Amino acid sequence: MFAPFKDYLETELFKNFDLQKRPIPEGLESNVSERGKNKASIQSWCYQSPQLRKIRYTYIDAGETAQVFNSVIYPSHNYDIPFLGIDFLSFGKKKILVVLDFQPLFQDSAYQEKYIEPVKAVHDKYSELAQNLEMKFYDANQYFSKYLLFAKTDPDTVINKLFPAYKEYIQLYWETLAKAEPIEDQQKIERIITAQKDYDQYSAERDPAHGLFSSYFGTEWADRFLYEFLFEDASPLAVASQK
Ligand code: BLA
Repeated sequence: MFAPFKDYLETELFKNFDLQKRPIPEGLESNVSERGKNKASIQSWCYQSPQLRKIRYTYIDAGETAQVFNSVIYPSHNYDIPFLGIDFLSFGKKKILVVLDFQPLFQDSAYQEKYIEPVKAVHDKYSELAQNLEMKFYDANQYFSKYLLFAKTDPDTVINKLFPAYKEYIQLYWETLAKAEPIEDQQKIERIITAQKDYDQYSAERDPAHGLFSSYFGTEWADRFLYEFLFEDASPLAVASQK
């Protein structure tokens, strides 16, 4: 379902950046589940470039039951541009949920003006993918922008609307990065480091995918995948202490 989205991102990354493989901890790069009737596989890729310190994407293929493409691009700590966040999910072909956003590091108005307002034009072109759905797991005012695409949709719309929207968001993201001035002030860099780390902590604690990973691959693997790969700058202590 989302294979063309993964291929597009991959081609774009290799075309535009000097990529180096970024290691994925042992055992987390891929997994296959034979639990239940349906075979489920998960595979992840991770790269870095001088401007992008972590580029990760994951594909879950459980045939008809589930297809997921998830990605986060983390800029290097001397850039304050948003994360590019991608979460496309299809369950049984009937329930399709797509989320695509320039995820802001900060919510102040100067930041919004500089990095989020430029997304408005693309966002407004694809208004049927901006459905203002209520968030149950996350707080829409933290790490999400007002120009996110967030929709419950169908396979036709995925091909005909989401794919062009996705290409435009990615192109705009590359342009934003190309225009961004590297930050030299150490205090400002510290503030970015903290904000990126807080994003990992926030995301790890709320990630609605934990149940999905656990059901396919077990809780232990799911915990490791979240805290050692997806959101490796989050501290798992809070979770461990609940056990
Ligand atoms: C929702 N994301 C979800 C759900 C799952 C995942 C299972 C719940 C779907 C449902 O309502 O049944 C899946 N999340 C994943 C997977 C990974 C993950 C597979 O992190 C990792 C491989 N989520 C992101 C990113 C964004 C994001 C980068 O990981 C930003 C674009 C958004 N996912 C997002 C939002 C929801 C969601 C906004 C709805 C959550 C809510 O209602 O609060």
